[in-house]
Amino acid sequence: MAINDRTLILIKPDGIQRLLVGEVISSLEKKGLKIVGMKMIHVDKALAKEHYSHLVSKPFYPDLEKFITSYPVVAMVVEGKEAVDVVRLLCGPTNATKAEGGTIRGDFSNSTSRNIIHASDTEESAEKEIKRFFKSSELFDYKLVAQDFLYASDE
Ligand code: IDP
Ligand code: MG
Repeated sequence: MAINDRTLILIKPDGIQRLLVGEVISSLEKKGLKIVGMKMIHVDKALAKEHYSHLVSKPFYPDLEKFITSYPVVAMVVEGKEAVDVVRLLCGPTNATKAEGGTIRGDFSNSTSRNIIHASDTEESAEKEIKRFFKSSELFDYKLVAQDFLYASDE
């Protein structure tokens, strides 16, 4: 596992409307994840259908599409050791009612549909999702000054 694994995060409309953008970014930063891309975007219907293609036939899809397309979303790419799994753990499970305190969903949501954050679930989906939301020119390669205090040289 490299320390420069990347994953895609969306702070969904409920996170923005509930003024939790700073809280989400803060929990990612406090874990030691490096922000390498960040922007506010509008998700249109086509992008929603592509991103949630595994859910389009579900009864809740119309609500999900309306929700994600109706208000701004913050898209981010963060980098760090085992970033995909680490961020999923920080998020907690999809159904926030079952999410432990200390996780983003556990602390800020009690819902399955309004659960604040999207995070890629595998390295393969992270690769696809980063390309879906970011051009390579919008991603930044830079050395974090604190790097040697986040990881030992052999990690
Ligand atoms: P994930 O966000 O934890 O990866 P997915 O199963 O990929 O979970 O679902 C994507 C999003 O679709 C969820 O975060 C949630 O917003 C919505 N969703 C998933 N399952 C349900 C459900 O059973 N009812 C309502 N909304 C759901
Ligand atoms: Mg998912």
